[in-house]
Amino acid sequence: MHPQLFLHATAEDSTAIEDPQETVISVRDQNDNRPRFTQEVFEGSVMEKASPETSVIQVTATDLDDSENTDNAALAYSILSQDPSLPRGTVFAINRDPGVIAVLVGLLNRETAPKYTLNIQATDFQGFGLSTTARVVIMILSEEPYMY
Ligand SMILES: [Ca+2]
Ligand SMILES: [Ca+2]
Repeated sequence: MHPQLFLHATAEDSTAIEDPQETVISVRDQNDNRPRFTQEVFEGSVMEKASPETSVIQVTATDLDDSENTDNAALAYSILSQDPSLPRGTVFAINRDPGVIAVLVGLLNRETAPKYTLNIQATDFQGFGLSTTARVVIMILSEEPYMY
């Protein structure tokens, strides 16, 4: 967890020979670490009757860059694609941060789509930097096994 540091030494006002030179050393983190998901494939499940905003699974990516003083490790999560695109192309939503995937619309139907595969992405620099992707497999569960 030790990010590589690049040192830039700057001598200010180097023409003023009589005065002592003030040397400013600034330590600046470079965005040289791509985010990494903690798993290649995340697996979750949700009841087909789940109402909108029901949480399904939380995905996590890490980034070794400086998260305190820069946005080099400030991750934004997004869904790139959903398969199948039934009954519409966006059935799930993901929080920009911290990566909680939730039901967007209550249109899940196990008979037509028992399983969804999402391609998700984590991008540093608040969504404008380096990216990485992972897959999320979501099983749609029926209530029937629990009914007597
Ligand atoms: Ca760095
Ligand atoms: Ca980074």
